[in-house]
Amino acid sequence: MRDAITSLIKNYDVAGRYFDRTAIDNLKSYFESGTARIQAAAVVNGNAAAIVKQASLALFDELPELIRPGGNSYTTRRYAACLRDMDYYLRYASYALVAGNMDVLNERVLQGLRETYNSLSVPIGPTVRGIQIMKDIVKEQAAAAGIANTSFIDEPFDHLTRELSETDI
Ligand SMILES: CCC1=C(C)/C(=C/C2=NC(=C\c3[nH]c(/C=C4\NC(=O)[C@H](C)[C@H]4CC)c(C)c3CCC(=O)O)/C(CCC(=O)O)=C2C)NC1=O
Repeated sequence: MRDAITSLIKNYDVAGRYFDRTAIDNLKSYFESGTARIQAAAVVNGNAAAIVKQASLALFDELPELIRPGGNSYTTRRYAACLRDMDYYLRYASYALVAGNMDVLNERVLQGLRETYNSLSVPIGPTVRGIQIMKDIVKEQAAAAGIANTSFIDEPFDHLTRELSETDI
């Protein structure tokens, strides 16, 4: 599992090169955004249960067929599994925010996920929608907590969305 710094070091080490201007600029921007990243993680972990609940209610409001007979989140067991999955996405997104790198998502969340979802008929489109709703809620709460520029919060949620949506070749 890598973060912004270890991945940069790895790239330069492989090439046997000292950090150049680009590397230094990358490091600077990572450290400059550090406080905001930690604040955003604090917003998430202080409100995780409420964020998942609010996002799932919004999702089922938009797509009520998910919780009707025949829907993938129908029955308490599957409803709970859906909320648990949303909680996974939120928790791992908070790790990726702090790491400044998406490697943790690839390694711990995305590997084999689409295959699992396909085999259980878990619909990808609505899952992606749930992830995007959580992104919007986290950004709102981060802004309310005083984080001036919340655009960096998009990255892990958009990464999950992009990788989940990608079709097989
Ligand atoms: C930390 C990494 C990790 C992830 C991401 C993960 C996901 C994951 N979600 C699963 C199931 C599931 N996932 C969902 C999710 C949904 N259904 C919907 O209609 C909604 C669109 C959506 C919620 C937003 C549901 C309902 C199931 C149960 C499906 C079934 O058993 O029929 C399963 C199958 C095994 C199980 O039920 O536990 C896995 C492995 N597990 C992991 O260890």
